[in-house]
Amino acid sequence: MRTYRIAAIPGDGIGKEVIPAGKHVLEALAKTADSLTFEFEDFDWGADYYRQHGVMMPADGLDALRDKDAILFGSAGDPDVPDHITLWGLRLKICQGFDQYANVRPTRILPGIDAPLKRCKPGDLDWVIVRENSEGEYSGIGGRVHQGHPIEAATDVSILTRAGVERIMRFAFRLAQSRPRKQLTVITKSNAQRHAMVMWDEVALRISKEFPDVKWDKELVDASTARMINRPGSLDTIVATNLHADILSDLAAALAGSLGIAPTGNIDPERRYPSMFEPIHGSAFDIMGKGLANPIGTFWSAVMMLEHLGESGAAKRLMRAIEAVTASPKLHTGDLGGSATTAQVTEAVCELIANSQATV
Ligand code: NAD
Ligand code: K
Ligand code: MN
Repeated sequence: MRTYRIAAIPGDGIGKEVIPAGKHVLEALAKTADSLTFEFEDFDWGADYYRQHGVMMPADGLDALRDKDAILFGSAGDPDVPDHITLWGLRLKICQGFDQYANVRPTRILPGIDAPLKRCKPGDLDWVIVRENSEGEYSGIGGRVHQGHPIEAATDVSILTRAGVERIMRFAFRLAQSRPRKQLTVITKSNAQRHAMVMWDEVALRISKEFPDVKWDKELVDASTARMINRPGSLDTIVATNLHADILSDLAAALAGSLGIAPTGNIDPERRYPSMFEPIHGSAFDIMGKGLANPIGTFWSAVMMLEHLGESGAAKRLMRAIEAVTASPKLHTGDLGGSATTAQVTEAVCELIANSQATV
């Protein structure tokens, strides 16, 4: 019997709708595989918790998560609480507290999805974006002086460390090496950012020598947005800094059909701490509380979680069920141009799982 202890943190907005849906499909998987079970523990951290306690999560919150096998996360963000409080008080606290330095964002056009790129069908676009998740532009270092006055000045300091760049480059080269095309694009901006990004480029070149079988190239971040649209098939694995990858991966998600589908894992590759899996979307204020959120981003994140846990059979079964659902337009939610609800999509995935052959 393999029992996994999973922390579920729905957070805010549609996180409260998609995380219960994610737990539902994981329970359905466990029901059809005799040796697999999940023990979920729910944490009510987020903006409501903040309104009651003045913090997004308790000071010793990380201790409650430390011995979990993985974390399933929804979204942090509330219409009435400033974004920098919700983000830094919860999601970044966990990512940085558990040194989840590799943020992995696969993008593919799933069957049945009408992606906006002309001539781009399922199979033509298959990327994994690796986002540096512990430093860079989101170091948290900076400040404001003379606040509100005409002479006010403010900084957000972007810091890259050689050790931090080495570990993310090594992670990205290794991931690229594990994929069929063995190809990595290193995103840079060393023409304008002439200190940290020049070091970034140097480290990429040095680490590349450890992976002679990986074909790699370098691309300026601005040019790479055009390349994603004009020559999507020329990209495979991509590595970028925290901010650059944040932006590129939302673009990637939209090119693959919708932000509502895209998954991510905040990974501690050394497995000292639990890794955290979440849809890349946020709280979606415009649709929250209506039961209209697309839960596929969460389901695909659960697939990544299962792969991370070594449950590749269960991961494949869930991914097949997801693809069967996207292939059916009547099961598309509003973001995909359909009118299905979160509950209908979840029910359909659970049914497909129940009818699928357990391989574990
Ligand atoms: P968002 O992802 O919440 O929404 C952007 C657009 O995409 C909206 O129109 C929304 O309806 C749509 N959308 C997103 N997910 C969807 C889904 N699953 N199904 C259907 N439609 C979906 O981004 P935003 O509007 O920039 O941010 C809203 C709040 O979420 C902010 O407070 C922001 O800080 C926060 N946020 C949190 C995270 C996170 O927790 N990781 C990520 C992004 C944004
Ligand atoms: K999220
Ligand atoms: Mn983002």
